[in-house]
Amino acid sequence: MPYPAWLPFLLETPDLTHVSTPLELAQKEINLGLQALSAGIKGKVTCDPALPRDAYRIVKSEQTVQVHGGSCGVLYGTYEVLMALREERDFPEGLQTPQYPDRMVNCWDNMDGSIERGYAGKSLWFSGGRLQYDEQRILQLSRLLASVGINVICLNNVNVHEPAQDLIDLQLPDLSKLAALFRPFGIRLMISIDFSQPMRHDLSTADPLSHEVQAWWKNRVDLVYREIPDLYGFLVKADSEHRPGPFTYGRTHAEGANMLADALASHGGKLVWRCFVYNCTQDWRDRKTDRPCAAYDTYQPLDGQFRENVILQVKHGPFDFQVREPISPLLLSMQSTNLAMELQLAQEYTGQQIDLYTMVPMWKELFQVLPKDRLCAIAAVSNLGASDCFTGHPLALCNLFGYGKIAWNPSLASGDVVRSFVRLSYDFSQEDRESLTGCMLESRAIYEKYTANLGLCWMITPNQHYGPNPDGYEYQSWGTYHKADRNAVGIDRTGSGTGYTLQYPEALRELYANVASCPDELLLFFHRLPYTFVMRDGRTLMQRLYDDHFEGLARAEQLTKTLCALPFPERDRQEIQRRAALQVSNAREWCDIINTFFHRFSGIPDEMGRTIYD
Ligand code: GCV
Repeated sequence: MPYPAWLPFLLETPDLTHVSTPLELAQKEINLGLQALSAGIKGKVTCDPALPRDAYRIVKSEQTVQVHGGSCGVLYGTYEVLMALREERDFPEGLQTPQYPDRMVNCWDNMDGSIERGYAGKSLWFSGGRLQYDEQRILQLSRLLASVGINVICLNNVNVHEPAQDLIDLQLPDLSKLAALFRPFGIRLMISIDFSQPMRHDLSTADPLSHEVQAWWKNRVDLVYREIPDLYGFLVKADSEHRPGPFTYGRTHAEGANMLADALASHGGKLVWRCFVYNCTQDWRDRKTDRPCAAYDTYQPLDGQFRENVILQVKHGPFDFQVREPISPLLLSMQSTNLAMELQLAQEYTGQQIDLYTMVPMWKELFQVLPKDRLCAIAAVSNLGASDCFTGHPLALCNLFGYGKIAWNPSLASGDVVRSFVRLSYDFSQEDRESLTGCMLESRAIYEKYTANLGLCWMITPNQHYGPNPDGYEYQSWGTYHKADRNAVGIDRTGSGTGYTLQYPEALRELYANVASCPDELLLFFHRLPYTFVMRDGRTLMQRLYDDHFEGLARAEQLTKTLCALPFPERDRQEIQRRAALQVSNAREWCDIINTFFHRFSGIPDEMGRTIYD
């Protein structure tokens, strides 16, 4: 039984025999969809080669709805027609074009079928060391991705372990077959590669300035493009968390990335280079090194040195997808380099698709400070897997849906995106729809309150990254410290501290560096403050830590009650209820452990006299 996700009216996967282009697919989809919706109108799709690739225009007359679009726009316009009809809203007027031309999903799938930071079951396409998949599932997934405009999928983990290194050596014909399945949906494949790959082929070095290495990559790329002429390109994690990279040879990351970009250039391929570079073997006693400074320090001096087909992919915050981080200053400072912002749909630090956590409101905060034309692409670490609904928690699908919507148009309001998801996915009364939308919209704020609030990060269980462990990362080598002691907590990251705020443009630098203007949610990210510090609302820091945790737990309990009372279809109900119960016990552990942790240090009682376990 196919899982319909937010396209329940398109239960059937269209017969794709002889379908090889988005136009042919769009023509099938519009007829199928209008029929399924009993819309009583005819559909017509025409491709206008003069239009930009992804653009479309919808024109409605009495009896017909017409989609005119570019080569992929025809498909995006078609899904928009169907979703608008289903949502009973108007069609968008005028020419529709996406904000970002490349809207990518990065899958961290390993070839043994496991998924790094995957919370939705096994890989949908790897098993037992090779490509192996159910075609119907791939088609369902492609349809979901295309319906929200996602157009690039990176298949394998950025940590390229054996045997994934064989993907572009031994598995090309199989990759080519998979590429053909995604192609009519306008989705192009990308592959993560290992920087030291030539050394598995009898070369003694992977130095990017070696002619032999350059020739090896050129030859390899030519072979790959012979099989998959529309491959999007390569994704690279280099000199990061023990992965090989140009630093081994005393080369810069511009030299490393450009060498690969040159090999890809004649095929129109892109080289996506991740900027997740920091010292992961830091001594916790070292108070000078501050991990959030690392990406800017490494890449900002290289601005303008990258080839045209290189895209630097930067995580949205300076750490690693914590519940709250300020925007990465690198994203604001590179003026002459192509940039992609990396989001994470996989809920690694945000509840692992057990706790409800809807991300759209969090992303909207980033777009408020990011200049509109700053990015040429956007990427998100996938939350997909082979679970029935693709994301383990059926409501985690909203993060995939919302990502596509926001990647197309970052100006959309969070409420509108989530409301659309709910409306499309469930046949609820208006009251129930609003109640579910409300739960989803407040889920991030609730999670933040019962876990690490006020900009505290890394209080999570090491490695596993679920559940509380406030000192778990405190004496480790990952550069992830809060430095709580009996008087104070947090790190001074201003000019008189680690200097991290100096990486921001002036307005943000001032905002964050000044305790009086720094938003409460980021206070302990930027400042070290005593527990007796009086916050804007008159409460002490210690009291706010207690209050937020109690409030977070109470709201999580209420949220799960509301969720469990909603009339979800049987296919989703059990999973949602099971996860809701786990969320409440997780919230209780967080609340009690964090409150106890700070109480033991500070000795300050809760003004409200609530139970704090000692
Ligand atoms: C793919 C974090 C995660 C790792 C991940 C890494 C990255 O460190 O815990 O699992 O590795 O980020 O983004 O490369």
